[in-house]
Amino acid sequence: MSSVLRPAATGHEPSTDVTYRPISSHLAITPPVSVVIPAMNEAENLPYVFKTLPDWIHEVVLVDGNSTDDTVDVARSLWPKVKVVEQRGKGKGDALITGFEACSGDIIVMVDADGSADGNEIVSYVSALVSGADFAKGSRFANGGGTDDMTFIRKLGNWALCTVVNRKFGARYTDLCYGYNAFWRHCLDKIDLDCTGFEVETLMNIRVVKAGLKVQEIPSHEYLRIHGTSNLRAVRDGLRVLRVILGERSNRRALRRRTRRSPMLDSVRGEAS
Ligand SMILES: Nc1nc2c(ncn2[C@@H]2O[C@H](COP(=O)(O)OP(=O)(O)OP(=O)(O)O)[C@@H](O)[C@H]2O)c(=O)[nH]1
Ligand SMILES: [Mg+2]
Repeated sequence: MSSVLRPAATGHEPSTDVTYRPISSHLAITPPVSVVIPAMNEAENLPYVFKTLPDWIHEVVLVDGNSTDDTVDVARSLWPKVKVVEQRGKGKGDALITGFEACSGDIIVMVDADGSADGNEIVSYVSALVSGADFAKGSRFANGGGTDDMTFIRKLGNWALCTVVNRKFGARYTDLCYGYNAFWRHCLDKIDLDCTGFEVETLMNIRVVKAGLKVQEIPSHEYLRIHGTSNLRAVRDGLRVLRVILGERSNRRALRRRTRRSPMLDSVRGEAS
């Protein structure tokens, strides 16, 4: 199969000339998928992460946060074609932005390197995107999702911040601060990311809804980090997330006022494209 094929639902031209690939019995073919993995001292966890990545993905981009362990060597030994990028600044947000720039696939999937994300779920994210979503947003609290990794306090904080985002921006999210998401690369032009830390996922979730993109939640299970300790500090990073939410202007009313032409009416009148 060649890249002359177009994603039927989105109408976007493929941005690369890499080939579409057959996947499984329920997803026949997919555009090239890039997996971005931000990693800072995750050498011990990478074997678990890479083991679950499907072999049909187009590329893996590992963004190294100046690791002092063998993160880069281990990644290269596990996935010889891995594209390693050194991040310029500091923080997970900075790492992801650097990684997105290095991707050549039409679909980009974000996967943490601590062993908490199961690569076998990638097919669900890609299926949603191929079926018409712009942004496939992982959720630990949608039916079928779950978490082994969150304390009660973190769940409460995430719920409170998610409620504020839903009210302010007119979203209907069940989860907010979760790192497992996927999207068509064209989304990046509409969300113009500018942040450095763990607030990156919140900023993405807000900007996609503000841009009127089609967001679909994907139930996802977050496993316990396998080795090492979390880089997240609940209070410090929670406050950063809150600052992002308060700092973003809401265009909720304008989005609600925007009327959409009914494709059913158009087809009856013979005006469908
Ligand atoms: N390159 C890079 N990666 C980072 C940086 N900070 C965190 N990461 C990676 O981002 C991912 C998520 O970080 P974690 O420390 O697991 O934080 P978390 O998943 O939000 O929090 P927990 O639920 O406690 O694990 C991991 O793969 C980290 O290695 C950074 O500054 N640079
Ligand atoms: Mg983690």
